[in-house]
Amino acid sequence: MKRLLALLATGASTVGLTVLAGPPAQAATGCAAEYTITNQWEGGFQAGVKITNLGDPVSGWTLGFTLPDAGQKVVQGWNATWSQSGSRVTAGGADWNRTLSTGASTDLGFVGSFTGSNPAPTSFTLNGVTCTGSVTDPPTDPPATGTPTAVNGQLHVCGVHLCNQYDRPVQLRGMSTHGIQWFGPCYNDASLDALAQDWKSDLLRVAMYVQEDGYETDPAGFTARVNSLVDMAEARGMYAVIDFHTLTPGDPNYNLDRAKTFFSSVAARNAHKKNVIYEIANEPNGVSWAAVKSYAEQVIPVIRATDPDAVVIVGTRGWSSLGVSDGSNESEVVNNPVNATNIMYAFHFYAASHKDAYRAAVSRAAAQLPLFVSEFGTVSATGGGAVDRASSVAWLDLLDRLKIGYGNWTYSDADEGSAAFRPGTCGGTDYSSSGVLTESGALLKSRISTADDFPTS
Ligand code: IDC
Repeated sequence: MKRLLALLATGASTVGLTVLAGPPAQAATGCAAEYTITNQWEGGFQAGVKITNLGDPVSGWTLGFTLPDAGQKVVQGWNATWSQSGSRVTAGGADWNRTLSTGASTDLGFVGSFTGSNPAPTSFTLNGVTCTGSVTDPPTDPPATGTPTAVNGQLHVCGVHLCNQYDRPVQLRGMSTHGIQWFGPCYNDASLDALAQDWKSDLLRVAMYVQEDGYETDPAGFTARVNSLVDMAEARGMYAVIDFHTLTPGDPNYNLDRAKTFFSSVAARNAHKKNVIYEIANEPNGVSWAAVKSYAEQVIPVIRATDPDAVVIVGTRGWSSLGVSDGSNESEVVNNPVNATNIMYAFHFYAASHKDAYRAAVSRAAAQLPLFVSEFGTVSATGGGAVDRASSVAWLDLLDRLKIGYGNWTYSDADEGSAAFRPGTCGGTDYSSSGVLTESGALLKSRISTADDFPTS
């Protein structure tokens, strides 16, 4: 890992600052820019830029830097609006990170391409003020040994199972966020540390609603938030399921264009990570399997174009019940599967609502289809009501026996029985003790935190 640290703090210049607190004539300016190549491959790379405002507060900024080699290009960036003119790159702050108080930092990044060499950028500026400094090579971050992603590496589908880098079946056990448009504060460094270390969760499912004040209202902002949660999961050795959380309307084709835009962006940006699984439609409902299949066959190629080896989860009819909630069953999928490889089919259940008939369908289907329980609740299908402990335990035992991975709804403090935390507790620092866990949270933590038995040969 190469890192370039550029620092400048001065007390006089006002050049180029768009908005300053305090008297403009005397405003202090200064910036640090820390550049990190996080990944590099034949002809391409991914880089992060951390900018720190060392001057007076700004409520708008533009970062500039120069790519020294003529072949270096920014392909796609995030957390800012990126452009390139010749060798000069600029990135303008997004709505949600454009304000930087004194000492505040923000992280940006981009995927780039290069033809010759790939030297670090030079001439960093923030609002036109140069950030100059020394080039340093700090120690490489230690690999997170023993974590789910370190042990299992890039996943793939083998037969009806999810398999790890040793081509052996694995069961991933973890938690789903609630809608990130509502429960953003629940997903922070402390809560994700707890999820990885105390809960020993293998995955974080990132539920990005499309409607209900979700993605459709701010595509760039939600894409950036998803990417940032992918990074936070990656840093802790967890897999991240990127859930395009369609719910109402139930026909995923309503969101086909949005799905293509979203997945082409997140797939390009995350292609070189090993921890990403794509879930292309949460719960199709009121729609035929043929329509869902048609949607999947248009969205999957968009992902494969830039991220050819990632596992994709396809939602199924009847709120991802393999059609059972619509009076059908798994045979409609078995007889007419999605024309793609390396895919799994979603099965969702809510333990107080969905019992023996649904378990029977999963038991049958598991012999023929790769299944992933990307969402389930211990309560009723409303997301509320009491925990049905007997049914939840029967389900979890079945999934363990069949080695089917799962994500529980929800790692949040929503005021409903399915939430793992008591209302209002996400604002604290405790995400693990009985003081904050609900009955559902305590049950799931006890199930998820038992030792994994990931094969290593
Ligand atoms: C529920 C939430 C609830 C929210 C509602 C509508 O728990 O707070 O008001 O969505 O957005 C699903 C869906 C999931 C539902 C959940 C519980 O995937 O979005 O969350 N559920 O109803 N399928 C079956 C149940």
